[in-house]
Amino acid sequence: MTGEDFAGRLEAIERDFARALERLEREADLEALRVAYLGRKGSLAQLMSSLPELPAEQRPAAGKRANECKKTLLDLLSAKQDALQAGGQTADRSRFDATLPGRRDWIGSKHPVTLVLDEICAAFTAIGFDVVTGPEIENDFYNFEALNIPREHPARDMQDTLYISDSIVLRTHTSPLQIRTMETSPPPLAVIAPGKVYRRDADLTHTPMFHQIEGLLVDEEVSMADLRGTLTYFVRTIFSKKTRVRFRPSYFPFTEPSAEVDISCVICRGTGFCGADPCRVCKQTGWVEILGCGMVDPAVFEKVDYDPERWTGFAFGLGVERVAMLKYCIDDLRLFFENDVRFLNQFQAC
Ligand code: 2NL
Repeated sequence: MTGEDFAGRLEAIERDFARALERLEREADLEALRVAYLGRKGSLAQLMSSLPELPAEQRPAAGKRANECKKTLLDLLSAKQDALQAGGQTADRSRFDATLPGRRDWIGSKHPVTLVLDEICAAFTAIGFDVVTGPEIENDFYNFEALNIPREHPARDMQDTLYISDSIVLRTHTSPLQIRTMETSPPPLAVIAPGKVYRRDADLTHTPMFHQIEGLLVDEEVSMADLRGTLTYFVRTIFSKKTRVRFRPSYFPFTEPSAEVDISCVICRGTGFCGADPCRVCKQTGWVEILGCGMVDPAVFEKVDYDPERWTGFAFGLGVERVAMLKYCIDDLRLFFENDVRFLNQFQAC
C-alpha cells in the first residue's frame, strides 16, 4: 500500500461516515456509529494498523493525515449530536397533543352537613327570617335559665351537659342565640339560629358535637297554624313537594303547647315498603320524626322583657345531621365525622 492509497482510504472513511451520519435520526444510534468508525476495532483503527506497511518516508505524512481524519470524524459526530438534541425538542413539541383533556385541579367539596345547613338557612331567609350566630360557650342563664329550664331540671344533668365550670357550659342547643337576639332587638322578629351544639353523649346514633338549627318568630297573634304552615313550607322545600306533615303532642320547657313533627318517609314515600321489603328508615310506619316545635312559653318572654300579654311566637329546633341522613339516604351517622374524602366528594354542589 502506498501513501496515496492510504489517503484515498481515509477519504473514503470520511465520506462513508458523513453519509451514515446524515441518515442517522436518533441520538441513541450515535454511539454505535462512533464505535464502528472510531472504536478500537473500528474502520479508522484498522486502517491505522496498516501504517507499518507504508514506505518509511511516507509514514509521517500518512499518520498526520490519519489524525486529521480522526478529528474530522469527531467534529462531525459532535455537530450531529448538537443538531439531534436541538431537533429533539422540536420533535417533542410536534408530538404535543392538543386534543388531550387538561388536568383538573383537585377541588374540595362542601360537607353534606354544611350543604344541608346552607339549604335550610336559604329556605328560611327566602321567607324573611334573619340568620343569627353566636358563642358556643355559654353561661347558665342563656343556655338554661332564660329557657325556663330550672335548676333541678334533668336537662341540666351532668350526664347530658358538658360543663366548663359550675355556671359555664358548651351550649346544648342554639336557643341561647334567640335569647340574645330578643334581649337586643324589640319584637316583631323572625330569626334562624344555626350552629354546633354539644351533649355528653356518644353511641351509634349520638355524637358529642352535632349541628342544630332553631327558628323563632315573634309577633302579635301568632298561632299554631302559622307554625304548621311555615314548617310545611320548609319540609316541602328541603324534601319533595309531596311530603306530608303531622304534629304529635310533646313537651319542651320553653314551649307550650309543644309538638314533634313527623314527615311522610322520604325513602318509601309513606308506604312503609320499598318494593316488597319493609322500609328500614321508618320501620314500616310510613313516618319519620324531623323536628320539635311549639308556641313560645310566656315564661321565656318574661326573661327577655317582652310583654307576654302582647307578644306571641313559635319556635322550632332540628338536628342537621338527621336531615342530611334523610335527604341523602345515609344510614350511618359516623360517616359525617370520619371525613373520608371518598364519602365527602359525593356531595359536590353542581
Ligand atoms: C328539638 C326541639 C326545639 C325550641 C327548640 C326555642 C327557643 C326559644 C324559645 C322557645 Cl328562644 N323555643 N326552641 C322550641 C321547641 C323545640 O327543639 O327536638 N330540637 C332538636
